[in-house]
Formats: sequence, C-alpha cells, structure tokens
Amino acid sequence: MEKWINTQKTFYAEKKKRVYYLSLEFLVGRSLGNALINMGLMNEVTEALEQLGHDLEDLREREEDAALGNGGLGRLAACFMDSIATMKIPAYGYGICYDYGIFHQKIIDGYQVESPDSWLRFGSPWMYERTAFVYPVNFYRRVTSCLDENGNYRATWIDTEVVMAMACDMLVPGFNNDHVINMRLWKARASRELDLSHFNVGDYIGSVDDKVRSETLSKVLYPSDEIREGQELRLKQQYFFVAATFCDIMRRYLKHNDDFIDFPNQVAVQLNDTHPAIAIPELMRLLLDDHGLAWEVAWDICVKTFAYTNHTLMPEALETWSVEMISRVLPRHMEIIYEINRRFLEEVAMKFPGSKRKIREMSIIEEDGVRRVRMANLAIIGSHSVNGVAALHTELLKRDLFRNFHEMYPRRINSKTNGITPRRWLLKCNPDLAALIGEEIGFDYITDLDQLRKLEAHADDPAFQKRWQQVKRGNKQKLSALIEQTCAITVDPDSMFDIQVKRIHEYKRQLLNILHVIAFYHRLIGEPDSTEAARTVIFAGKAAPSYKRAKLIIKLITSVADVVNRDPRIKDRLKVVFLPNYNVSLAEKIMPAADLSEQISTAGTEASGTGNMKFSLNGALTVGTLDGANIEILEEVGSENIYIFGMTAEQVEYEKLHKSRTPLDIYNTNPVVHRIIDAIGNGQFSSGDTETFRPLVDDLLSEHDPYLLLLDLESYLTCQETISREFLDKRTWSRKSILNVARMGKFSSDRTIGEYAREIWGVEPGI
Ligand code: HTP
Repeated sequence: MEKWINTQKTFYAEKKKRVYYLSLEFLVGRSLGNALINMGLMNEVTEALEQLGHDLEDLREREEDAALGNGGLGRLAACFMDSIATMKIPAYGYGICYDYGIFHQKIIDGYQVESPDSWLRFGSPWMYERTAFVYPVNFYRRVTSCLDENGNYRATWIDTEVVMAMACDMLVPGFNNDHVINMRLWKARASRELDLSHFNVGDYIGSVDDKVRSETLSKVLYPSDEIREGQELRLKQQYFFVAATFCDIMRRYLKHNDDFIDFPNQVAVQLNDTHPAIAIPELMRLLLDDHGLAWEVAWDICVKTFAYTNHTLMPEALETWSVEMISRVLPRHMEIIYEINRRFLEEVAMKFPGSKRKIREMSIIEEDGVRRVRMANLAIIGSHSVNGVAALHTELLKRDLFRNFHEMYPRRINSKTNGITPRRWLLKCNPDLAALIGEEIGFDYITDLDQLRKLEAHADDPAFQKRWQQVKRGNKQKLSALIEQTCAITVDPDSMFDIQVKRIHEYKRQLLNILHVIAFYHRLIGEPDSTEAARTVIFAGKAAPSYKRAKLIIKLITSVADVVNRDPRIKDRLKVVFLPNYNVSLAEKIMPAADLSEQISTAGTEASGTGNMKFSLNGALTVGTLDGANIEILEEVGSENIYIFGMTAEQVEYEKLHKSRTPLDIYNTNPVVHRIIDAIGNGQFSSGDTETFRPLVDDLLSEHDPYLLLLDLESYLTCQETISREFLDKRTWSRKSILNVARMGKFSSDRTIGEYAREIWGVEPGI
C-alpha cells in the first residue's frame, strides 16, 4: 500500500497524462502468488510460512479466483494491468466489482450445470472499499431545456432515479519496480435520498426493496461471451460504471485545470470493446450540460480523448440497443446520440454525395425494423483510434465490417496484436521452465521477452533438450494427478497431451477436435498393433448458459470420453478428458503440461486468441488454422515449427459463396469421415439413442454450416497424422518446442502495451 500511495503521488507530481482503461471485465484470477512474485517476496514468505507451520502452495490453493470476466476479453484486460504496472504507465483500470463472477461449472451426467460463484462470501483481502469515493449515478425520467443568455440550447436531466457507486480498489504491483497501480471497480449502493422519500410516507419495506433493487446493478457478470445481451440491466451496468468513472476522471482533471482546453492532453480513455461506449455521449453531456461548452469544442475533445478496441467480427457479438430503451433509461444520452448522428451523416453526405447506401450503413441508428443504436458505429465516430487485436482481424475490419468508416477515416483503424503477461503465464505458472531458461540466458527476459531468442542456440543441445523434456514431464505428471483427482481418469504422462481449452463456441470448433478423436478411436480399434503416439485429449471451457449448441457439444465430448476411456481394446493409447470449471487458475496448471495446442477456429472468425500464445510460451506446438494471431505465431516460429491446416479466410469466403464442395460430397466420398458421422448419428456415443446428437449431425452435414467443419476435416485429419508421427521423434519435437518458446517475444503484453502507449495514448513507458 505504501508503494501504491507513492506511485499515485508521482503521477500528481509529474503532472502525467492519465490513461483510463474502461472494461466491463477483468479476469484477474488469483492474486497472492502473482503479488509475491512481482514484489520479490516469494522466498521470504515461503520461509516465514514454513516457520508458522504452513505451506505456501496450500495457502495459494485456498484463494478464490477473481473471475470477473468471461474469457479472452477479460483476461486481456488483466494482462494489460500487469504490463501497465510493470512498464510504469500512469494508467488505471476501471470496471465493476460484481458480487458474482462467471458461474461455476459442474459436469453432471455429461452436461454442464451452472452454479453461482460467490467469490466474495468471505470478503477479498485484495479489495479495498473506499467509502470516501461514492458518486451518484442517474437513470430514467426526463430532460428539460431552455435557451441560455447567449441563445444557446441548454438541457438538464431531471427527476432521475439515483444509484450510488462506491469505489473498490484492487492494487496491481508491477514486476520488480516498486510501482503499484490501481484497478477501481465500482459497487452499486442504494442512495440515501431514495430511502428517505419512502421512509417519509411510512413505507419501510418499500424503501428496503428499493435499496435491494439498486444494489442488483453490480450483482452479477453477464455470462455470455461474444453474444450480445439486450437486457436493460446490462445497459444500466454499462452506464453505471462509465458515469462513476467519469466522476473520478473529472475530479482529478479539475484539481489542476480550470477549463477543458488541455483535457485530451491530460486524459486518454480506452474503450475495451463497445461495452463502455456510452462514455462518448456521457462525456459530451458533462461538457455541454455541466460545463457549458459549445458542441464543436466538446466534440473535438471527445474524439481526441477516446480510443476504441474492437475484439470480434462475429455479427452476434455486435452490440445494439433499442432506441426505445436508451430513450427511457438515459433520455439525455439519446438526444446527444441523435445529434452526433445528425452531424455525422451530414459529413457522410458531403463526402459521398448521393450515396443512400452509405448513409444507411454508417448511421448510428439502424432503421430497419425496431430502431436500434449501433454501439460500434458510435464508438468509431467518437474515437480518434479504432484498433483490431491482430493483423488479419484488423485487415478484415478495414475490408469488410468497417469498410465505409475506413474509407471515410483512412487513418483511424490500426492494429495492436494482443499479448499475454510473461509474469503470470511463464514465471508464475511454470516455475521450473522459467528457472531452466533463466539458468541458460539470465532472467532479464521476464521484462524483455525478446531475449528468449537466445534459447535458439540451445535448441539442438541434447543435454539441454533432456532437461527441457524433464520439466515438461514433471508438469504433465502434476496435471495427471489433478485429472485423477477431479475426473477419476488415469492418464499416462508419457502420452501426447493434446489440449483445447477456451470458451465453448461453434466457431472455435471443439466439434472438429472431437471428430478427430473419433477418427483416431476408430483407427486404434481397426489397427490394434499400430505404434502411433498415445494421446490424452483434454478439453475445458464454459458454455454460455443459454447457448444450447455449445452445451450439446460438451455433452458429446463427455459422451465420447465415456465410451473411449472404458473401451478395453484401447488400453492406454487414447484417453479423453473434460476438466470442469475452466478458469485462470486451472489454465495455469494446464498450459505448462501441453504438448499440442489446438487453435482450430474457422479462418476469419477468431479475432486473435491469446490461449494460443500461452501454450506456445510454455513449449507446446500448435495445430491451427490461418486465423487471428496464429498467423503471426507462424511468422515468428517458422512453418517447420507449427502445424497449419485448412482453408484461409479468403478460401472460406469463396466457399461460402460458391460452394464448390458440400459437406455431403465429403461424407459420401470419404469413408473415414462417413464412419465418424455415422458413429455419432447411430448412437455409438449415446447408448444407441439417435436423437441426442441429431442436431450436431444435421449441422455438420448442412451446406449452410457457417463454420465449414467438414470442409476442413480432411486436412485436419492428415495434419494430425503427421503430428502423431513427429511426436515420436523426441529430439525433433523438443527442438521445435524450444524454438517455439525462443520466438514468443512478440507476444508479451509489454510489447502490446508499449504500442498502445506510444501510438494511441501518447504516453511514454516509464522504463
Ligand atoms: C475476443 C476474441 C479473441 C481475442 C479476445 C481478446 C473477443 N475478446 N473478445 N477477445 O474471441 O480472439 O483474443 O481480444
């Protein structure tokens, strides 16, 4: 805390430009181990605990994950916090302190069952409630307006319902630098005024009821990843944390400034996806209504202040809100959005005279059907920078999704390839590998990941390879014990650990993986003497509670596992495992134990991926499509050190239009594929029941399958056969594994944050 206070003081003293990273999700995981490592206290604390008769490892296992996120988006935000602290960037994370994070997943009868994650039931030692920082946030009701003395339109939002936002701070220490930054998460509290109005008329229960209702705002994280949520509560959560954050931003800014001329030089706001995009009309409202600025001046400040990160091309993830709902919940913001749009469309009409289509597509308001506000359009128009999260993703943004905007503002869209923090994802999760590397090349690589290149010189050294293999084997043994303990499945640590862990989504194609598992199973039955490498195929991941198909895919995986694991003909040559309740701390145990990393999304659908980077950094080889950051991993590690298969994004586009081959063609001509599909359809994995998995079989054979599983299956199967062969050659495999790690420097989130800092925020890292 001392270091944290000092850090804040230096921000003030040096009048630094502040960066605000606004995110509805921060998937932090556990903090104890990470804090000890970053502060260099690991050995002292281990020893001190020993003297007290405690084991640090046991203690660490008792910590609840702070699971305030769904997947990649929230974990990226958490990695960014670590890099920001480590690089001494004057930045804050801002979000919501949910009482319930992402749900806990159990597997019962092979199906996902959700239960609430009440991570705060015993409190959290890492959260500090700051009762001095409590702000009112307004909702609903009406706007009045008048002309001021200069004849300018002035609006006031009145009769509002008020919810209080209380600050809860989480400290994030940088690595080895005495720097501690702040993540401020807001909790909803009932306002006193509201209670009193009820008390006065004697409605005691009513007042308590109101209190409970306003506090639901920060109750629970929405558990859907890359699926838009239309509920009013979600919009209210978004505005709640944005409004409270801007109270803080304004308070800090106005301490040292009397006007707003310098605002964009003092403040940068990064919007993590469109979830906080309501910040754009909120800043306009503050500048216009509270501070009396003219529209043009306020708008100029806004655009210079905001930057927006887009994380996905999937249409089902693009947020829109009905005009009706925004008008009701945030009436003044709706007026401002209309005015932003009116002025913007005038610009469009000037730039593209006569183009009705451009106006229709670029308008913030979607006009067909129920009128809706397109948050992405609002975010692009209101920001000076729009970034994608990997090179291919950014190209596709420019070419397709945001084509019109790119034409209009050719300098706005830019690319910032995602990264991961090497502190958590190597040093903390894989201490043996981190130590082995450090012995060879020193420990500077932890804050300068490009130094891993020095490992290239050792890739062929048999002695080094041996130690490398021993570390991997140790990690696999640990994971085997965990699998035994949680799933009661015995796996062989010498088999290939073939792993796919991530949210369950059709586009991520866990189904394709299981099709290969079935093919391998059939082959093992047919060729009892084959010497193919034994495999342990491991899955983990949550499905959104309302996502039926994703849940059925989990059921198929667990059903295949049941059949395969019990089949005496298979012996130990294939095991299939679904580890329940994937979260950050489970990921930390899985990544170090992987031989093969499955990154097999349909090309053009996975914006970046970050799990792909974690696996590689821990010495797994990737089997993947030319999608997201896989392409950049290929560029870094070289084609001999990665297994690429399947169609390119362009080929996917072409096939969708021209359908040169249909899934049925493939099913009818390829006997291996035929047999896999029939096995699912005929009930081989459902005790003869042919209905359970019918929807999956229908999807696979449909010529409208948007994810083209069968079109990529043959190439995937061939690629997997190559992998099976090459895994048996320990020396070549180890060499590839070492080279993967050696060439992961680019994927440090320090590199990513350095680029955001210099190219978007206009701040220099302190180191
Ligand atoms: C996504 C993409 C994934 C990215 C991750 C972080 C969506 N956040 N939201 N993300 O599915 O590919 O790596 O940018």
